[in-house]
Amino acid sequence: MTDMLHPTMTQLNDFTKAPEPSVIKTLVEQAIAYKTNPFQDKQLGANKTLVLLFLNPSLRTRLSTQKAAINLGMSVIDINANEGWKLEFEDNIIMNSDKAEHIREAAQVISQYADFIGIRSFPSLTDQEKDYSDYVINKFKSFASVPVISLESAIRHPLQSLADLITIEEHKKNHRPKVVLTWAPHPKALPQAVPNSFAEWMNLSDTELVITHPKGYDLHPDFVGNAQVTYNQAEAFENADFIYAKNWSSFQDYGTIKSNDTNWMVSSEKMALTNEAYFMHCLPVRRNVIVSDAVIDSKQSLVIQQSENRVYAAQAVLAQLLSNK
Ligand code: AN0
Ligand code: CP
Repeated sequence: MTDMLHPTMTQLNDFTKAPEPSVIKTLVEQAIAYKTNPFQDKQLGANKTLVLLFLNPSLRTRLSTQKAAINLGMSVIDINANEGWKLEFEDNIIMNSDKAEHIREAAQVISQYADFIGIRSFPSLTDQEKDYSDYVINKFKSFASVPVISLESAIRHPLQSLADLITIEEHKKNHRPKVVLTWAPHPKALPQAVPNSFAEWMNLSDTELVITHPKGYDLHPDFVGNAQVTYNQAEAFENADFIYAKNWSSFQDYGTIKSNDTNWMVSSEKMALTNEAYFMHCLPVRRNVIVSDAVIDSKQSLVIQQSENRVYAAQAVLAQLLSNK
């Protein structure tokens, strides 16, 4: 395991993991200021170009990051990397497969056209060691000559977590809310990136974090940090102020589905155990699999506000990067 799992950033030179708590505080404040006045820095990004590279699908990240850049006066180019030349990431390889271009050239080429590069790349979910070295984004970083922004990597989704933290700050009723990250069922094996990052950011903020999931779904201990972990969902929900639902595949038995227990779906009955908690999910969400219609359509649901805050989260990050350039 590398030192990547430990946040050491003092100022934003790139954005691929959680920065230190003082930077997080500044980003939250800046994002809330942008929400009130989105165009206050509309000159900051003049003549700067953001290139967004998607190796996997996206709705929210693609649109909200573009909107954030537009609010700052930047130009944006976004491409689906898998529709262009297929990229080779391995070194010392004879390139006689279907991969036409090496990341060594591609990253340098894109850097000439961009002031910042965003990249989305899901994990393989087959090779734990490689995924947890955050191979693709780090390979890209090592050959790019401009700052790199994670649009969700193999193990983290920091722009999502910042938006989630902003949403919690806006809705919390006490100084140190009880925030519960709960596993929920899903038919497909999904990454651990969203829950990893959520736990990482909550641990660096003023929240009481409880993580609940069936046995076999423990997250990497570096992300769990000081959070309390319980296999009893009902117990976790007691007195919760925020319920954050997400599916993830197993970390231990890497990438596998260990349970599809429908009892873990977030329902009105479960929400009744809480302190009138808000419901959160990063989206996209499978209705009546992860969460019941009644809960996601209730006034306690913050899912649309979370996606709105994606714009201001990205705008705060881009503004910091522009200021440090
Ligand atoms: C992805 C995930 O779980 O990481 C993206 C979430 C933002 N979700 C799906 O693939 C459904
Ligand atoms: N929450 C999120 O990142 O959504 P997308 O996958 O649509 O970008």
